[in-house]
Amino acid sequence: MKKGVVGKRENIVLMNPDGSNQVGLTNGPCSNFFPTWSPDGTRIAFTSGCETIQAYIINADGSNVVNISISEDDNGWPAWSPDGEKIALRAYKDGISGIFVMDIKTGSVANLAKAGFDPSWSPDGTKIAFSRGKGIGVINADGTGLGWITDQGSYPAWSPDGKKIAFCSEKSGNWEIYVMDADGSNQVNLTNNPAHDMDPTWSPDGTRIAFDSDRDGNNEIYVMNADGSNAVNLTNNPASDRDPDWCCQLLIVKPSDTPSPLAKEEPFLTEGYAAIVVLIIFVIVAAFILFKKTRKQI
Ligand SMILES: [Ca+2]
Ligand SMILES: [Ca+2]
Repeated sequence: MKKGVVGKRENIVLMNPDGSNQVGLTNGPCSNFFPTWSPDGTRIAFTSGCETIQAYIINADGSNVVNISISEDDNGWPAWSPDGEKIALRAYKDGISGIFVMDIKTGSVANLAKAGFDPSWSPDGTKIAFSRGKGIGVINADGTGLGWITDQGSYPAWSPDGKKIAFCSEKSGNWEIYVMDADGSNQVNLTNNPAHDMDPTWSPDGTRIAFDSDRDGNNEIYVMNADGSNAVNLTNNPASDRDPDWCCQLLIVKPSDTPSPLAKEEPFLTEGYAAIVVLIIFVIVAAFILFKKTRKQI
């Protein structure tokens, strides 16, 4: 991750899984990207680039931004553990540019892998998949047992049942979304489209996958069935929309006429938003050129 991403303004947007009710979560002078939900849906971790690249946690209502960076620069791709207690991220620390795991409460940090980026936890919290070059590795959460499950993929996303991993690969000649068994076998191309199809994230029930693609002329967020059928454009706007992350366990169940404390306190969100408990979060940018540049720099 180079500083070339810094200075191009990106922001994190929340929306319903059908693309409605898009609301900006961040609106600062820096670029904010790589959003990831906490498992309980109360917070979002993300990366922000100004002079340096820092990692933050923000409440889902936009309040209480906390810097969780573990190195002076280059803190990227935060990923929440399923128990909500730890965050894995790529950072440069103690001479190592790799995957680290931070305990959120204590702040203790452990190096997990000496290279790699874009970690994804298995749903049981025992393993972490991550990208390294054009391959995907899996390592136990205690740092043991590193193995490589494919040498032609990146950006892994573990399915909610733990049996599958969705990922991106350029092995067909253009970027496609694939799914494979968690051991790397049975790889299936889900998109089969000449456009750039990237950044898969699973729906909480595992039946659908959201991703981004430029198949309609500029980058949009799409959702498809987990078998690749019925891809639907959710965003339909001229900006570059990318990096969706789909929340999460059902968090709030209350009568729709019950006032929400989130709606009362949050200046960015509407009353209608507070009743929505399953959301997609994604990054929206002003230019598709940035998307391509950022990819080259990873
Ligand atoms: Ca494609
Ligand atoms: Ca768009």
